[in-house]
Formats: sequence, structure tokens, C-alpha cells
Amino acid sequence: AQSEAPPIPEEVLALARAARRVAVFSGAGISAESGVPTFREVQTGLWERFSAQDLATPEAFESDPALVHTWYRWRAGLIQQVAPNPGHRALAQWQQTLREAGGSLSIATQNVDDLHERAGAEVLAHLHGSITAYRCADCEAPVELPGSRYDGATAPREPEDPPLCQICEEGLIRPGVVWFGEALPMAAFDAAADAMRAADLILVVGTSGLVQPAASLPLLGMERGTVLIEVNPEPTELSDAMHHRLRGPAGELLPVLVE
Ligand code: BJW
Repeated sequence: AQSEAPPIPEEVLALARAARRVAVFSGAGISAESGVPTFREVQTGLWERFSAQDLATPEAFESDPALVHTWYRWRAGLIQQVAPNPGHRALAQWQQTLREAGGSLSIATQNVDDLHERAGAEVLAHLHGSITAYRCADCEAPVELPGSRYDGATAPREPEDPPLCQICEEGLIRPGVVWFGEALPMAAFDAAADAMRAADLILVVGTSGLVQPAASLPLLGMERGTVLIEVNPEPTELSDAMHHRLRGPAGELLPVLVE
């Protein structure tokens, strides 16, 4: 295939080769080439087609649990059906290489999918939770649900009620994701912050950098003068703070950066 991205400057390749402690901050864009829709891109973004207010808030789940549950089951089905792409695989490979050399690569992702893991990487922090981790909305007991029966291609016709919690018999089962207005899992956030502070190179991949408090994490590296590199086809809210901006798809650029 014809390359869409300009070549990576030698200076940036040298920075990547020299790095020993890398922290990665990833967003929906890294999974885009796997076929998982992002949130905010024009035409393809989820929030272009669906209302965040009606689907990704605790109030939405309270007022229409079946709609919210079915939408998340549909997205879980879609994620189940897709595979990691060369961007995920390059990071997993780099993590292994750095570990063997006594270094580290820590991944803090905003994504609720498991594509980093399925590519063979260990993820330090799922800042916005995981789409396959369910819990009771009342008693918070973790619950396992069977795989989604939706194939992700077509939207479900009828909304499906979420199951009732078998433990407290009061609450409805909700996805273990972080909705607007909810606090991020504190241990994940703290671990990500530590990794950003300890890194000698921070890679910001596939995020618009619009959602707080996650988006402020890579900026913690600035306190120590860490090198910040963005991989994204488009400029973002974080671009101005980056030392280097690699414009192109992650699936194309990361394998070259990590070579
Ligand atoms: C490619 C590519 C390719 C394409 N290669 N790249 C005003 C100011 C500041 C904050 C606020 C505010 N008003 C409200 C807030 C708070 C709010 C917030 O930040 N809102 C902003 C939108 C304004 N934040 C919250 O509510 C958070 N909680 C909170 O603040 O709690 C306070 C609190 C404290 C104590 C107690 C109680 C409360 C929670 C935020 C939760 C976000 N949740 C979601 C949904 C998760 C579940 C689900 O999946 O449905 O998380 S929203 C959605 O956005 C999802 C994502 O993780 C998150 C970030 O999106 P991301 O990953 O950046 O995706 P996109 O689509 O935005 O960007 C994709 C990028 O990829 C683009 O740049 C493309 O160019 C690029 N791309 N193809 C590389 N091939």
C-alpha cells in the first residue's frame, strides 16, 4: 500500500532508539485501523452518530438502562470481532525488547478495548475502564457476562434489558467503563502518573486530548523535560505541547519508529 505518512525524521528515530523508559498514552485512534470507531472524528466518530449524553453518563443508564446496555453490548461485540493492528503489535514488541534490555514501556490507555493485550502487551492502566468488565451499579460486585451475541456489523433491533445483580438482587449490571462525570479508577490514574513522571520518552498516540483528567497525564513529563512525541494524522489539543509531531496513522508509523 502507498504510504500516507511523511518519513519519520532521523532525529526522532534516534530518540526512540535511545529511550530506556517509555510511557505510552493511547486513545481511540490506535484502534481505528482495527475497525473500532473513534469518538470525535467527523462522519465516523461515535459521538457524531450517537449522543454521549444519552449513552455515556450515569444519568443515561438510570433513565434508559436497556438502551445503554444494548449499545455497550453492541460495541463489545464489535471489539470481539476485530484484531490488533501493526500499531498495537509494534508497541508490544517494543515493550518486550525494552524489558529484555532492562528498560520498560508502560501503556496507559483511555481505550476500553483489549487490543493492546491481544497484541501481547501488558497494560499498566485502563484509565476509562474496560468494556468487558461488568459490575453491579448498586453493590459494585464484579460480574462476568457471556460474550456479546451482537456481531458489531448491524445495530441491534430491539433494546435488551441489563441483567439484575444476583448478589444484592437490587442493582442492574452495568459496563465497567468510566462515564462522563464519574471519577477515574484512582489506582490506574496514579500508576499512569508515576509512569509519565519516570519516563524519558512519552508517546501520545491516537487521542484528541480533549477528555480530562486523562489528557493532562502526558503533560506531567514536561516537569522533567521528557521528550514528548505525538502520533496522530491530525493536530490535537495536545499537539502544541509536543516536541515532535508524527502525522500519520499509528499502524504505519509505530512499526517504523520501533524498528
Ligand atoms: C488516529 C488514527 C490512526 C484516527 N492513528 N491516530 C470542561 C473542561 C474540562 C473538563 C470538563 C469540562 N466539562 C466536563 C468536563 C469533565 C469531562 C471532560 O473531560 N469533558 C470534556 C469532553 C470537555 N471528564 C469527565 O467527566 C471525566 N471524569 C471527571 O472529570 O470526573 C470528575 C470527578 C472527580 C471525582 C468524583 C467524581 C467525578 C470522565 C471522562 C470519561 C470519558 N469516557 C469516555 C467513554 C468511555 C466509555 C466508552 O467507551 O463508551 O472515554 S468518552 C470517550 O473519550 C472515551 C475515550 O476514552 C475518551 C477520549 O477519546 P479519545 O480516545 O481521545 O478519542 P477521540 O475520538 O476524541 O480522538 C481520536 C483521535 O485519534 C483523533 O485525534 C484522531 O485524529 C486520531 N486518529 N485515526 C492515530 N489511524
